[in-house]
Amino acid sequence: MNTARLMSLVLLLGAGACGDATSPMDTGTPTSPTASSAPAAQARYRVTFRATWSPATHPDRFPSNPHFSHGNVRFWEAGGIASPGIKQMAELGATSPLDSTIRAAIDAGQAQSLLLGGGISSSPGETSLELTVTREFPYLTLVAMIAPSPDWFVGVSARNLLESGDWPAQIVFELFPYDAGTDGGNIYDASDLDTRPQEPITRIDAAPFRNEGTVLPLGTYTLTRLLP
Ligand SMILES: [Ca+2]
Repeated sequence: MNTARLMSLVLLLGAGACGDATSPMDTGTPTSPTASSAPAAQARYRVTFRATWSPATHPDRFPSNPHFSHGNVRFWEAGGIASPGIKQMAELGATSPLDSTIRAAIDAGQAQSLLLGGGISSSPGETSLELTVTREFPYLTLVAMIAPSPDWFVGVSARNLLESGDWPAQIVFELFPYDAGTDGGNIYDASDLDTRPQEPITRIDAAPFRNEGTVLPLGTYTLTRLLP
């Protein structure tokens, strides 16, 4: 049990805002002869999930078997109420029913794809996979359960990879802990204690993640663009 385990990561691409006005291709100056500013129709990235979570970064009662369990993604945001899928992901690392929600969104043309990442068998550690994003669906959502934990997770919510106007060569997201608001436990190995009614999803700024006045990230997602 002292072996540090790690996670699986799950990503959802392209959640999003149909006809989003921030897409540079939708706002180009009319009849401009210089079409070179439009981003490529799609871009391929390697996504590396690197976990740095360890007794060195978060020494307060660090669990003996730290890992991130696979969760799933679909629309979540700080301040919002966790969907049943986010609740199951954050509490149990379950991909269902979040995967059904995402597939329904894909069927409805609101999202592009769902990817389930592989596991990391030791923490700290890392895992990676490749994905293709398109101008039509440039939003990226990722989640991973922090385990063991009551209902804590890390993730990225609907980040527009085209917000700078073109596909970046590299993007790094620092991963801070969030509380799904569905379980009242306040230690890693707490017994189940359903929060009723649910509370909003909040970023955790307290024990056990706070150390010497600071909450360090638990890791990073790094997107590195691959050559076409
Ligand atoms: Ca909680």
